[in-house]
Amino acid sequence: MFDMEKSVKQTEGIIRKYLPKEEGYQKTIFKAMNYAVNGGGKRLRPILMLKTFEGFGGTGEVIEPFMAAIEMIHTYSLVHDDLPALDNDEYRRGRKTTHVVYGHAMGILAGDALLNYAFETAMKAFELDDLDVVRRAFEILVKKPGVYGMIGGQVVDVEKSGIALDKDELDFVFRCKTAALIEAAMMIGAVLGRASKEEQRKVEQIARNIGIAFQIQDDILDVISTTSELGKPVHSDERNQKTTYVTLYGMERARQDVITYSNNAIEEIKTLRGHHEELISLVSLMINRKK
Ligand code: GRG
Repeated sequence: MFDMEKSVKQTEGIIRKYLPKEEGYQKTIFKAMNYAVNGGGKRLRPILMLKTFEGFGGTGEVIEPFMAAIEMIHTYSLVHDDLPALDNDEYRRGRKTTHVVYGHAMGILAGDALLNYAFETAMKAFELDDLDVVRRAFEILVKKPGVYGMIGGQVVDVEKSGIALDKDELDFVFRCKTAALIEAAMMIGAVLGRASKEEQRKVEQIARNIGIAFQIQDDILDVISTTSELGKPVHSDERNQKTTYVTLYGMERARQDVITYSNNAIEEIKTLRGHHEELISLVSLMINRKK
């Protein structure tokens, strides 16, 4: 049976191994990077990566640099998202945001540094497995967070702040800003676990559904949760005048669609070759997540 607490502990142990030492003239940047990454968080993306890898029968250390790298990229996106020029948030993961503790300039640099360090970290995997397989995984890690993925979605989200989005635009934002990184996590797990091309495409679609369900739930929690439960400010979408799944479709439909997208993903996971019971448990847990 899937044990979330145990998986988070295991994942944090792996991530910690790849974080930089806080030394040298530039040690402030290392402190800021480590502060941002060590600040808790659900570790969802590296856990999804690991469970997909294991589900296809993957073993060995090659997955570890990629697990650390995806969490670094995710953390960089949060550090930048919290900056005054973007959401201007002072709390994240239950404590002060990186730019509040280290200053605005260092907040920008820490985000940049985490993105670059993610690639430096993932490079270590080239010594651990077949070159072609690692190259394919690396390519996914490079592309999905980019302008055709996470950053692309964020551009529309930022540009349309205060302007109503239509359904297609909101779908684009969800697929790119949120689902792309979840797609990267699960596809890298699949590639390194030796999934076939067709299986990789299936995993991409499954991850997209999980990502969309995740973002709908994020929109719901922003309305119904509390700052202490989420560890970050609530009602930030309203404050930033954002179109969300809840404003566009209403709360009831939003709740129902979290279940529908998640169940679609679960039904598709059941058709994959391998043993994906833990992945299914994880997706089921995410349907009712409170933070
Ligand atoms: C380059 C200036 C600049 C900004 C880009 C892409 C980007 C920064 C920001 C997007 C970040 C964002 C808010 C994505 C939405 C996905 C989402 C709901 C993230 C929160 O993920 P959780 O809940 O966080 O997994 P934890 O803290 O648990 O890891």
